[in-house]
Amino acid sequence: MRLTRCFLPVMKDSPSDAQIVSHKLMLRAGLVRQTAAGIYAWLPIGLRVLKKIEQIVREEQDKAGAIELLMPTLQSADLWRQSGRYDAYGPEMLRITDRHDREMLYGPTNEEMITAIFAGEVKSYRELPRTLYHIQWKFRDEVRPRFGVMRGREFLMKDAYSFDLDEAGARQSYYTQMLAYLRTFQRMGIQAVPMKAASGPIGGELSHEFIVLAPTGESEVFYDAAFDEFDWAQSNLSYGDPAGLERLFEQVTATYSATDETHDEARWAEVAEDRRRTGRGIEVGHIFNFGRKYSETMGLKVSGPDGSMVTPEMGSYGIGVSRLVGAIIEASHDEAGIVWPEAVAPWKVGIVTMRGDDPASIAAADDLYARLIAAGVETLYDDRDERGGVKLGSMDLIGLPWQVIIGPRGLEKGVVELKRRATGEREELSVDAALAKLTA
Ligand code: P5A
Repeated sequence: MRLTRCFLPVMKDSPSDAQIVSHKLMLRAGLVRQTAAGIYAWLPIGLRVLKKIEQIVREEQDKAGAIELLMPTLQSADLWRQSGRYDAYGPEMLRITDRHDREMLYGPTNEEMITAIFAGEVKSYRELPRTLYHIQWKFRDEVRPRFGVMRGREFLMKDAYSFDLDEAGARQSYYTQMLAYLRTFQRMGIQAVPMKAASGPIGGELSHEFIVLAPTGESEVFYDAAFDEFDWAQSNLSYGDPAGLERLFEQVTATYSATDETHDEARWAEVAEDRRRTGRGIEVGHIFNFGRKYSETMGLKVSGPDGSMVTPEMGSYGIGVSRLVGAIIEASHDEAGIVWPEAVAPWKVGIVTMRGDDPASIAAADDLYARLIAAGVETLYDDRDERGGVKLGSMDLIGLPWQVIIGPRGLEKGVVELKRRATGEREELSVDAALAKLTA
């Protein structure tokens, strides 16, 4: 993408209406713009990141055997009356009336809808277990929307729902999603620690939150350093191995981690002092096992192996896809701007010409840009006629993993400069060598 053809409104000064660093940086780097309280438009660069995150979530859900569908944002109030949550949900639910005076709502979550859809189609235990998910916008009329996309009113969520014949099966589905979450966040280049949680309005006994550490997080967290060392991606654990999944769950629950809500001083004291980690955290995911709460109230029944009717066991599993954009920035930035982990970066490489009026620099940059694009490397080319310093500042702010800086002095020696955003390391090398490194 050539910057002169993109829509990338970069702001020099910090906006006064943003309190936390990720919100400031998302506004300054042109990721989002607020259109109403807690509601945001995603500008091109923000949308690229959102889509990357969404795609990682999707791929990891697919690997874990979950199946994607898409349910609507608008729901009928009657669905929610069946579960009893229409009145219970309170003022957080945005209620709408259509032209025929039918009561509708903008979905804050989809337990009722998926259960109704499933109940309409699935009649036999042979069609279980199943985990279905979608990635769809939600609306919660939060009292105090704040911190930008971190606590919006409209936000993008991945929500999955599992249906099992019995409790043992439901626990397996829960463990499967737990592992999928650990792998999902690790792939995004962030550390998200699972913590035992209260289940709130979703219901159920068994529930975990996944917390990313950041100083601006809403809850205080305590955990064993072992969580910093686990490698979930490499573990030879497979989703088809029930005993292995159970061991994973036991390992996770035996390793101390808690938010201020569930913190237990006695168990904390058992963690070796040099292994105790504390801080603040942002909830990026939350999983629930709530048994038959919705299947019972919504009339979901299947015929069991012995012919009797069985009410399936369910769970639901959420990831805050749009919140993750803010959470990743909270966890990965410096004074100059965002430092994107490569897996979610809007582009991998940024090209900057130090002198936008130097024909040799422009020719070299055009050539490198064309070759990177031909090699399939996502590249943003700052071809504006601006001072080099301004362009370098924008590039640092936007936070692409690699920068190629091209100037007349280097070109005389036959070199360009390659800078790694995360470390600030720079090296001079030929255009061919830079290209080889970026396409490796
Ligand atoms: C699980 C999936 C649920 O709604 N039902 C379907 C369950 N869980 S949850 O914890 O309430 O939400 C799941 C994740 O969504 C993100 N989230 C938000 N993101 C931005 N702004 C908000 N106002 C907001 N509320 C929830 C969180 O990441 C949460 O873990």
